[in-house]
Amino acid sequence: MAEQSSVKLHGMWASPYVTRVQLALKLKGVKYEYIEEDLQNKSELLLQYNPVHKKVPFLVHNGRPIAESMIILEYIDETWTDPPYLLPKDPYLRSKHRFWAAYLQQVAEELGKVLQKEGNPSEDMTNEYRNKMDMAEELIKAELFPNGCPSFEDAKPGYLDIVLYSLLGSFDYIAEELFGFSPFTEERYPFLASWIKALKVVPQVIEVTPPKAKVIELLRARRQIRASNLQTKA
Ligand SMILES: N[C@@H](CCC(=O)N[C@@H](CS)C(=O)NCC(=O)O)C(=O)O
Repeated sequence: MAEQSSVKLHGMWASPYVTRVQLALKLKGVKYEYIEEDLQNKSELLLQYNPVHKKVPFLVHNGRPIAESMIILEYIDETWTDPPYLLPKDPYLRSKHRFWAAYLQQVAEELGKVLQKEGNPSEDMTNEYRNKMDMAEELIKAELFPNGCPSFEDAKPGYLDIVLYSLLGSFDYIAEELFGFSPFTEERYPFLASWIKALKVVPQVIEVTPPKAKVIELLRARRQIRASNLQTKA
């Protein structure tokens, strides 16, 4: 078991990337200190420890920083080697989990960028997003869970569950509230939706999920700021 003496997570309460690291630490039973960063006024430590991206999360383990949430998840799994394991031990399966986590991340990021820039999405864009998610719905099920949706009654969530939840766990209500479209319906994605549903009741997941109303409030405020900045420029 690795030294637990100093584990600090720098984050921002509403960040899905931070949520995923918090969830991994809790699932692995690693004790850590949480430090909230002000992203409007970045601290010296943030700039020093994540000079390339200047973003949260970053983890500081015994004084050494690790940045980028997916890399932090792997670091946690490789450092605290007792079960539960975040990634499967079988290399082929592990590659599949990494592949689908990266794919979901990429699709969500593309959508996020368009939403931030343009607000309400065009029909073409929603169709493109939905087609990409159709691939995930069909192929993750076929490749990884041919016998049905994952269950967390006996097993703990792992890397792919964490990434999926951090991206889609709140996406439905956020997009609906802010942009008036449902990117992630149960009718179209029954497999992914029941997977998320199963994750939502895991105690560690409940513990790290930020309050829905507070997240909406923050995103609405940010959206207003962006809109008034655009008006000032025009
Ligand atoms: N690829 C990064 C993304 C992290 C990220 O985008 N963090 C946001 C908070 S949600 C941030 O720190 N933003 C500050 C900024 O862009 O200046 C990861 O996976 O850790």
